[in-house]
Amino acid sequence: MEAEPLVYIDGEYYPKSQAKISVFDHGFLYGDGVFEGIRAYKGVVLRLKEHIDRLYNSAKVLMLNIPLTKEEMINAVLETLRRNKLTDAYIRLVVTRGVGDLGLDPRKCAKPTVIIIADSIKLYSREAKEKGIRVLIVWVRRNPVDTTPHEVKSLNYLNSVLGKIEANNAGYDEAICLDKNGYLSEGVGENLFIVRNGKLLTPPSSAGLLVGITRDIVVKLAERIGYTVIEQNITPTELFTAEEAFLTGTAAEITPIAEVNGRLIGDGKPGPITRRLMMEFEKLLGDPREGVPIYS
Ligand code: PXG
Repeated sequence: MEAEPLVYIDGEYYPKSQAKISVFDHGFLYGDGVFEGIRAYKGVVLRLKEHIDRLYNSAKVLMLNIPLTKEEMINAVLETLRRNKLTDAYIRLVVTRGVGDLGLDPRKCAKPTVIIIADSIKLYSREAKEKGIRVLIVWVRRNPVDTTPHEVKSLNYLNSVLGKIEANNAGYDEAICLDKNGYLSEGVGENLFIVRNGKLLTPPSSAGLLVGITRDIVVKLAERIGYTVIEQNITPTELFTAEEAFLTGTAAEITPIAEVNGRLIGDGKPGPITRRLMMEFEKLLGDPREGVPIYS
């Protein structure tokens, strides 16, 4: 029998079937907590430090004191991968407010819960990634800055879940959400890029999106190759008539978009700039300069 994956909870490792937290945990009761989705490729955890920085920033906004230093957290992530003998993995790091009572007052929670899961993730089929996915611009908007902050990677993902349900029901692969002004924001767990006149455009943070780490990798890659990248508000019409479009994210990596609300993007096949970026992205994976080696 194959050994069960081991899950880190508050410094201990539990087999997957025993990895449980209290129903009084405010992460469960109120979505009060933060998380990161991180990937390891060929023995290197891609941009681990950046993910940890974002986690601690998210926690700071929620006034959630993570009971580990960043260095201890990095070591806990690496140790979880080692205990599971993994070189390629999806790492889900979750920090909740911890166990409290049935009132939402966070002061009732004595200690945050820290969970590290190392598993795998696959958003779209290989075929969908090769041919490009079909996306639907959905009715649910991204949060404006004065609501649940979109810069915080919190456990509140209902917005995204609603968007995903809408896309699923309509037979599409993924949802794209607008911001409160009607400009494009992002996917439900992916950032958006389009190509117009040979230039890359991506919506700004003010469009209610999470500033993705993959987005940042792609911006730097594109600029290094010589493409111009501009952050600007993008309308649905500009997406419909784009030469190319793609999504970026830890789970999505770089995923070409073939169709938006029934309109083909370009000729409906992944375009040359998207394909070049996918190729260059692939080259970074497993490079120790691009992250933190698991075994060293
Ligand atoms: N926007 C949102 C709302 C996200 O949740 C991204 C953009 C892309 O960010 P990164 O830093 O990953 O490039 C995300 C990331 C999941 C899953 O379980 C979700 C994300 C990442 C990994 C896994 O669906 N969201």
